[in-house]
Amino acid sequence: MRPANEALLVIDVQNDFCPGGALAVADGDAIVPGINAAMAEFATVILTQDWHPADHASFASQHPGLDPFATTEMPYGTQVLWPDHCVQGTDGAAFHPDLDTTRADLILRKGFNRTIDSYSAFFENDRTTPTGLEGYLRTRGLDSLTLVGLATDFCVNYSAVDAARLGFRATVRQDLCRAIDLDGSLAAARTAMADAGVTLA
Ligand code: VGL
Ligand code: ZN
Repeated sequence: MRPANEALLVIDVQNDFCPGGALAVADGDAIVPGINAAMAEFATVILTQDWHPADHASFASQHPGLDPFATTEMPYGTQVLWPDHCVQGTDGAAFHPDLDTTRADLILRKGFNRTIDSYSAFFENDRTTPTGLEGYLRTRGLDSLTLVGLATDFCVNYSAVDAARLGFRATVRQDLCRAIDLDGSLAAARTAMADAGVTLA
């Protein structure tokens, strides 16, 4: 067991990001057994769950004339438009059935504000609206995070970069992540994480 200041942060291991899902990440389900095994090393396990209203502004369906994976300008910056995914209460938003959720101390939902997407577990995509995770970690004395999950280049990347910026020690287990890889986004994410001081393991 690792020291008590360390937590495992499992990002968005949900049906819609796995093969057959609405925003499937290639091989997204292949990491589930390894994540379950990693949980045994950590006294604290935290899961995040992408959790959007059906009319979420990040959905291409809300932007007539624009297709999934196009980008548009939002008040907070450029936003990729996604297929409808992880709609609150749907099977697609549920955790992968093989993910062991029993060890989770906290399940943090994000992306529930209709007008702002939230890739990061710490801040929404305006980079300022907090999710509350920082306070949760600090008040519990958790200052070192190991991140795993989906997708490497979006939610894992944004969460890891924010963690490092906030002063947490952040390590990404790349073997326990899978990427969407849109137009070189995986390479860009690796650079962003390394530049922020994230350890890529
Ligand atoms: C994610 C795109 C949209 C992710 C979530 O979990 O990486 N990506 N919503
Ligand atoms: Zn989403």
